[in-house]
Amino acid sequence: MKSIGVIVPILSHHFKYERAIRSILDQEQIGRLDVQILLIVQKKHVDLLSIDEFPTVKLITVDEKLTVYEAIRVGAVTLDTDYVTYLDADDILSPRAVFTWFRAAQISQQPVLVGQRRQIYQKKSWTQPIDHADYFLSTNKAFSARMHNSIKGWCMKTELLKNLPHLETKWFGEVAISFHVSRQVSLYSRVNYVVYGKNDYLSGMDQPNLYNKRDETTLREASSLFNLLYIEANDETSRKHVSVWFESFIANRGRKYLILTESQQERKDLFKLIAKDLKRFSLTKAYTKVWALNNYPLFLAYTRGVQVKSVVMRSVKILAKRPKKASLYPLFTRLPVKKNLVLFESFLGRSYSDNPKAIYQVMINQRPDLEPVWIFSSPPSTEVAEQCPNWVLKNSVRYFYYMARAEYWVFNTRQPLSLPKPSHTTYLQTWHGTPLKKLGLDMDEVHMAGTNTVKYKRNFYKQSQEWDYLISPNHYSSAIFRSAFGFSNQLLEIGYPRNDVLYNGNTESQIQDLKEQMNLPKDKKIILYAPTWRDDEYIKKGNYRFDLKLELDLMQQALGDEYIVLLRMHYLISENLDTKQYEGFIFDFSKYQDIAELYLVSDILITDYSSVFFDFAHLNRPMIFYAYDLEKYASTLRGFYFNFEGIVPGPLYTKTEELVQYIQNIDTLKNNYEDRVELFHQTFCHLDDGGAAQKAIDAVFR
Ligand code: C2G
Repeated sequence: MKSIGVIVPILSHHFKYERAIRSILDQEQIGRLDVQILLIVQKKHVDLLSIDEFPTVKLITVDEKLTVYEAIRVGAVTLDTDYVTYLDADDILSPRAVFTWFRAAQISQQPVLVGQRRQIYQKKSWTQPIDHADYFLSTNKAFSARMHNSIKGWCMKTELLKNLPHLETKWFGEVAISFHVSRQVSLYSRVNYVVYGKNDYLSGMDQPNLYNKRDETTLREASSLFNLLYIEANDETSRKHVSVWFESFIANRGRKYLILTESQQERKDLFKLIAKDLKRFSLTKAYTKVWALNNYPLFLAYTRGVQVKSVVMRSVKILAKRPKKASLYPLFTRLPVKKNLVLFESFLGRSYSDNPKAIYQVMINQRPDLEPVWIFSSPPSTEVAEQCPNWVLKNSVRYFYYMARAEYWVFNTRQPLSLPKPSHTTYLQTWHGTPLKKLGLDMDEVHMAGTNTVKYKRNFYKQSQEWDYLISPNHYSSAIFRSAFGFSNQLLEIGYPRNDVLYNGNTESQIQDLKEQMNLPKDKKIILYAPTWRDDEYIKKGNYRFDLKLELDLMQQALGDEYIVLLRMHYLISENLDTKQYEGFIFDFSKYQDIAELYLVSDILITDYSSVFFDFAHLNRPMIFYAYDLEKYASTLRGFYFNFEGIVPGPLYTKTEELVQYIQNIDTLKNNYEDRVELFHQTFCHLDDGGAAQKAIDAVFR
């Protein structure tokens, strides 16, 4: 490789393109490398940009509204560099991107070099070490569909883009480019290095891009581009390429648009429109019907040419495998509704806690007409049974009977897929936390045990469609819940019932009583460590491990005189921690019913990416974020809705010594976070005042 051209299309005058340009001009070793920058702008926007600031940047203007596809097509014809890459005007290149591509080209001699991309706010990770071993060649073109959706991070021989056909596509330009490029080459070089920084989620919100925009036009665009490329593809691999993309688009994005359409009729019309575009499959009415019924497995089966008969047979087999007790459920649902029966379940029946408990406690005092029954996954302790005298064991015959006949369900996690809600039941889903980690349909990839991305989203969507009411703890969560759950029923933006106790139970005497019940020493201050779970650290489905990364010896030595530590693992962690040697300093409260009471007795919270910090914040007590695996968690495992480092109301540490030092000086150091705490409160804690359970009851129970 001798030279690289970077094509930067400016699609509208809003973009702060200067940052993108600077990221190219500031490339490491830029003086030794031949790099040309080409800005492509629509004529009417030119005057709004101050291009003069960048004298070495080449500019071309076009008359019509610019699309990514057109910009790359025109850019590749204009540039005389031997490789080209493309940079969105609101993204950046990582500091060593160009150097990396040069080296990768030198080593691999391949025409397409595919680097990795990250969210911009994770730029710390860009200083990876780099050596020859970091480049490797893929031996075929079998990329995942995800790779094909985007060419961000790709550096390609310019000649591959010289003969791009003119294409009427507003969105999905990158798909079309990757399609054309991959048809001309047999190998790619995959570069194990982050070269591309994508703009983060929140800033994308006020400039809705394709994926934030969910309307019929986008869907139609996708299906007609699919059609176009499919017809053009004259070999199996290319057809597969474009089909894989389209299928994954429908699975990941398309369904989201569809579920936001108002009525069944509207949805049907939309399906018909799209089905018309998909002529090639000689789609019959039945096909349209499958879509309209929202039957995703059948839809996939059809597009893949599987015989309907075999799909039906498969369903029969699955049905036959169902446990016997569960098969009573459909029969029970035919019985009439049991008026006033309210079923409560928290965290899959594992505890008496959270929003369902808070609602239950207000309800039993106020509504003697309602008959509450709790669902527990194992028989409750005597204390819990005293508070919840009516309970059923999950998966018992009585459980299926109550599930089928209840007038109300009040749950904080999803109900089993095999138990669809009866039509006579009103379902209040309370959910269990303000989202930081991406959720449900918003997740890019799912790494949990016993599922995969498509299956997870499909099931999630099916389940969330049954929720009649959904509680939202704050305005921020409302927008995310609508998108992540595809939820279009009634959202109750009322704050969290589970936080009522943080307002009504936060007095010195109540706290002392709690400490007594918990057998905690009263002469020590309390640190609560409550981390979340890791999707990829599982034992089996629903059971996870936890690798405790706190150096307890060090903590005991430095803090033991003044503090004790409560360890609280997430309810999905089934491993028991061995803390015997720290008796009197470490207390394991992982099995304790309700974390809200642990918040009340604690002076300091240490957590990570768990939603616990949104709740603890109501107490105005200091928090520390022990985020030793932030990069992996945020980029590979989950992805976040906002810039974690920039927003959390406390320091971020990766080593126990740092935590200890901070805690030793906490009275003064916590003042550094006052501004952040205030902003955090305004954004996430603005609704709670101790009366959320009441509001939920008034809204749901007639
Ligand atoms: N929790 C707990 N102990 C922990 C962690 C969590 O009791 N060590 C409880 C808290 O009530 C917390 C809830 O479980 O709010 C959800 O836990 P998260 O760690 O946030 O993780 P997850 O279950 O994946 O839910 O919208 C929220 C998301 O769904 C996250």
